[in-house]
Amino acid sequence: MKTFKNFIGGEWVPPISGEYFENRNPADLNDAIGRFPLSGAADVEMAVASAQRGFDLWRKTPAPVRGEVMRRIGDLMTQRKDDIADLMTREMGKPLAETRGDVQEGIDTAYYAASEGRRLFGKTVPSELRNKWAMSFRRPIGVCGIITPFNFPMAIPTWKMFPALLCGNACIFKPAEDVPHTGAVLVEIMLEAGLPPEVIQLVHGLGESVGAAIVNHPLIPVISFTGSTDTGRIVGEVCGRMHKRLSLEMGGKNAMIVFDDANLDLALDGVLWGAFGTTGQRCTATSRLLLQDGIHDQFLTRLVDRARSLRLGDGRKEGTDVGPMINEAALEKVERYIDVGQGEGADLLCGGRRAAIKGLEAGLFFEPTVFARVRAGMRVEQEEIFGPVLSAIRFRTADEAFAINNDVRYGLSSSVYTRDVNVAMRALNELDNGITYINAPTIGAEAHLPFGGVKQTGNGHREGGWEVYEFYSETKVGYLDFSNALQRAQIDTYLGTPD
Ligand code: UN1
Repeated sequence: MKTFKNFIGGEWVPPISGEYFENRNPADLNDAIGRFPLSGAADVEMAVASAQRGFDLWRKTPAPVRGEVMRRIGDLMTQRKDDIADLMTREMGKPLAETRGDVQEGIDTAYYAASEGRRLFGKTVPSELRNKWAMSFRRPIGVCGIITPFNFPMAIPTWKMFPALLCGNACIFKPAEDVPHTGAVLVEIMLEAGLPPEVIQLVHGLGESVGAAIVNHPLIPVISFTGSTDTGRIVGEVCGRMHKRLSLEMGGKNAMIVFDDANLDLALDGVLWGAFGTTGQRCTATSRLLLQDGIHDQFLTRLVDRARSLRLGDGRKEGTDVGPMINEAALEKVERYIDVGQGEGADLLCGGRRAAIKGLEAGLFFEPTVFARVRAGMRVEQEEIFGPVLSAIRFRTADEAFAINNDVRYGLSSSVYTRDVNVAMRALNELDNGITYINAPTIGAEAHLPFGGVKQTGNGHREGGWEVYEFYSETKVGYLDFSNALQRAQIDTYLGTPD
């Protein structure tokens, strides 16, 4: 089995502990991918010292030059897209079409960052005083701690690191322990593209050791974390206490609302993709399906039919619709929620158990599951399950549907299927989510738009698009007074001051 290393101090090095963890293919646990470093606080300490040197060099590199490196990263990812997708599917399971999309999201993010190198706009505004200019511009902040989940092993690290780097920061990257191979390949590409070595540090390991060491380190002023709301709360407490800049991207309980007048074929395709794509392991997954009275029964019948015919299996095999769950703990969590739902009186229409796939007996498969007769307030309606479990709820009016959508602690995305433009516009206005899709499922965010949610999904920041560049830079304001006189703001500015 191949042994992988950390990238710290400009070289590939073993962990100080000398200990490793194994990474296995969730579609077939007999398939071992490699041993990865079980690092700790001492490795992070070395990474910080090196990243500070990297930061010193990189922040003085002109932004358009930094952008050139991003462009080359995008080019390399484009050339190797299929190979990268293959290794991603091997380590986290989702079908190749999805991992190719994941790589593409990284490529899009790279090219967006490349172009931002020639933008990074500041503002020049009139001063209230004569012969004085006022302007704002952006400065990098320092070493950024990047902690990422398993479900988008390429897209999410790039969403965070490319803008951070374009702004002139250095990064310490801890990929989820379920997807360390993708993390290693991404760092290799960044180095090959010409990123100065000490600007990026890769430290493998567990959240409670490496992640905690990064979050608690006083010389890492910026933390970006995507993961569970529970872990995010701990990260937030530490960062609040230490006055760190923090971007949190956490849970979701996203609803699709289908009205009687909707194109039902379209809504059916949408919900299957939204609920069971990535085996439901997306923070944007459709986990609640709100169906209006008039179409409720017929839509559910068709949905169950289609859900049962989804092909589970190895994501690297042609024709697979749904891959495995990421690990045993994730599977067990889903199983617990099946019991919870049944205990609450929901109707299990299909799925609800592990799936045995011929030839993949050692795979972590779970059948696409639909619960019906779910009522607002039930735990399966309120809590993030992060698996292929969809809860269907009946509603009568738009007001009722919007209230159900909003009555959860999360607020990432929502989706509305209707042909009524007034209802669609009302949904955009009234649904408490960071993203609302009209006639499209709850997933499908594009790299050049802000991504994030309200309430306990996040803490007000956005990834992607133009807004993330504000997170990774500090605004600096310059006042230039060329009047040759002491001009006092707010005092010498009244109208009619003689020259
Ligand atoms: C996530 O679910 O963690 O919109 C990120 C989407 C993807 C990104 C999802 N482009 O579903």
